[in-house]
Amino acid sequence: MQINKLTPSFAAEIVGADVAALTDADFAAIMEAFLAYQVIVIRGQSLAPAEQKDFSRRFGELDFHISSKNKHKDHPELLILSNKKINGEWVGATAAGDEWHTDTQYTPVPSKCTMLHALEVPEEGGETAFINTYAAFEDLDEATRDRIADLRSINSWNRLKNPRVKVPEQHGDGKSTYDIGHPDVVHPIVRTHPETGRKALYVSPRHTLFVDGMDEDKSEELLQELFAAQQRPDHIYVHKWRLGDIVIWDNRCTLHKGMGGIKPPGIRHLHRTLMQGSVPV
Ligand SMILES: O=C(O)CCC(=O)C(=O)O
Repeated sequence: MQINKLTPSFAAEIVGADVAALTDADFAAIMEAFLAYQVIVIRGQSLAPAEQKDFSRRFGELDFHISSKNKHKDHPELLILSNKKINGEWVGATAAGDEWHTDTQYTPVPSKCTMLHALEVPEEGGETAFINTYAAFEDLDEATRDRIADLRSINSWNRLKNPRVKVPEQHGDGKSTYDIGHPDVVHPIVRTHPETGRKALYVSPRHTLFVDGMDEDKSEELLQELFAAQQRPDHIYVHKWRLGDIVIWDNRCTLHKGMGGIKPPGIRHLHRTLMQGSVPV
């Protein structure tokens, strides 16, 4: 197994692994890379849904996706991300993560990590981009770090409450998918990673609505400043999918988004699992 860094600050690819037949020592090396690099890309795998679930469980118990839509019919813990249509029906979520976000930030106990496995990939487009939110925090000036140290934010599943984002076309007016009464949650803006002890900037344009207790305009001004700090080009890795890739990212210290732009007739078909995390502190 070989580990190659993909950017100077984070993300690494692992080649020469067979995740369906890993020794404990191999898994320990993968786990170490996951904690060190935040996003890991394991090349050349071909996992059936049950095998993906088994591998996912080595990282933690599986989480279910909030929406009842786009789940694998025999394996509801697997979400399907796909631009494929069969008999005129979408077979998966077409634009699930089209805005910068970290997964399940809208729940009291957000997911630890997410795994995507590429079963079909387009020639052009469909990349997934990642932000290193440790670096985003560490690169803030000291005054800003002090200012946000004890602030908290309100985070929501409901796109209809967030003027920064649109409802994907697949979900019509969005009411049945997003306006489902899921309660908003409060989380610290600076989060300490429970395993590495490092601090990360834990806000996202998709889920973070407001800074708790702050006037609306001031809140948006501060959030825009923090989003810009996150989106600095040197904090970003853009993943071009290859067939058989497994990408696992740490939701506690990264943001991500799907870049879209798949050039027809390209098909992108991915299986997604989520692993349970802990209450952000
Ligand atoms: O489709 C993508 O590239 C991103 C998917 C995503 O945001 C997610 O799985 O949480």
